[in-house]
Amino acid sequence: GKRKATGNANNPNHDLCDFLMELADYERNVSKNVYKYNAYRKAAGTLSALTERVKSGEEAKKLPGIGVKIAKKIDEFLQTGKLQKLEDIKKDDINIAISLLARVSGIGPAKAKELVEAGIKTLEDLKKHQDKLTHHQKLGLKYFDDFEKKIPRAEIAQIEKILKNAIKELNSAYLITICGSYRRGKEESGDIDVLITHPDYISKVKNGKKKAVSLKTIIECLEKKKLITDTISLGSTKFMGICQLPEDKSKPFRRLDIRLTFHDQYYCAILYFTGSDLFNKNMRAHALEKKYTLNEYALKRLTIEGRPGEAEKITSEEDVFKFLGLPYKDPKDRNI
Ligand code: DCP
Ligand code: MG
Ligand code: MN
Repeated sequence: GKRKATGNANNPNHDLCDFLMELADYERNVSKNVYKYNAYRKAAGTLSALTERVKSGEEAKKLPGIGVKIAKKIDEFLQTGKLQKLEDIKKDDINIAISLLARVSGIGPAKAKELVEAGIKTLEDLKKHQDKLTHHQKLGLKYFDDFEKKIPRAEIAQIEKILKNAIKELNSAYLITICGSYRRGKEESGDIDVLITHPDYISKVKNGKKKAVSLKTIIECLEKKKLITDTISLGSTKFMGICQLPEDKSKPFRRLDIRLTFHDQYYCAILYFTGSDLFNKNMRAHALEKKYTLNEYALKRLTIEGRPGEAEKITSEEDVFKFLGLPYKDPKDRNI
């Protein structure tokens, strides 16, 4: 909150008054200690009325409203030019503000720090400075409360049904899998991760057939069905956006990621987007030990020079495990 200025430049103790008022603010706003709040204010008031600079805590202690503790703080400030307690509070305050802003979808720690350094510390502040935000960040702010809510499994199942019906209406050959934590059997998820392919959509060969498959068309279809409500970003293979159950407007808005992948890369993609991220890390490390490189597109044997060779033919997740000499793990056993 705002606080009154303690005198002006003519006040020979204005720097002392300032730090006492900062402590007062902290006691009122954070500690909720009205007693200390009033004590600091009273001390600042006393100092602001003086016409001479205070020389020591000892001297200040003789004045009304200044006890041993405040006198010690005055000494520290006179000797070091700052107050460690206040420095710590400020650092805490800044870190808390950075953590809050970084919870907005699209705002990373660097951007959060930049905003806080510019004096933007709360979601209220952020609402007033939307010109500083990207499209993604604006949506993150708009749906802040909803995006903090986990998505129950049953709701994803409902969304899955609508999504699959709609896309298969476009073309019944589309293959659709919801991956992420949902596929790992979790009861709640942070977002919805959808993977789509089509048998005609393959990495190599003629562009002709690929044209029949379009992520943009799929997104437009899902917008028409009132499932997708906002687009964060849309490329030819990756959509990031927001959805809501069309039949129940009381349900929160949810983060939805959709990826269109080539049919011959579908199972590596499913493996990757099913996670968990740690499981993926371990599997990639294991692949390297076996002289393979694994990513969301392909599994490739490494040559003697350590370069990736041709992609192995993968037609199921099990294939990847087999190539790496690992026993197959069900998605629900990948929650590490
Ligand atoms: N992924 C990964 N490495 C990352 C990010 C993601 O391997 N740094 C993969 C594994 C994840 C999947 O992508 O399981 C989906 O990413 P999410 O961030 O959506 O994570 P989850 O779906 O696992 O969890 P949540 O319920 O929080 O969405
Ligand atoms: Mg997810
Ligand atoms: Mn995701």
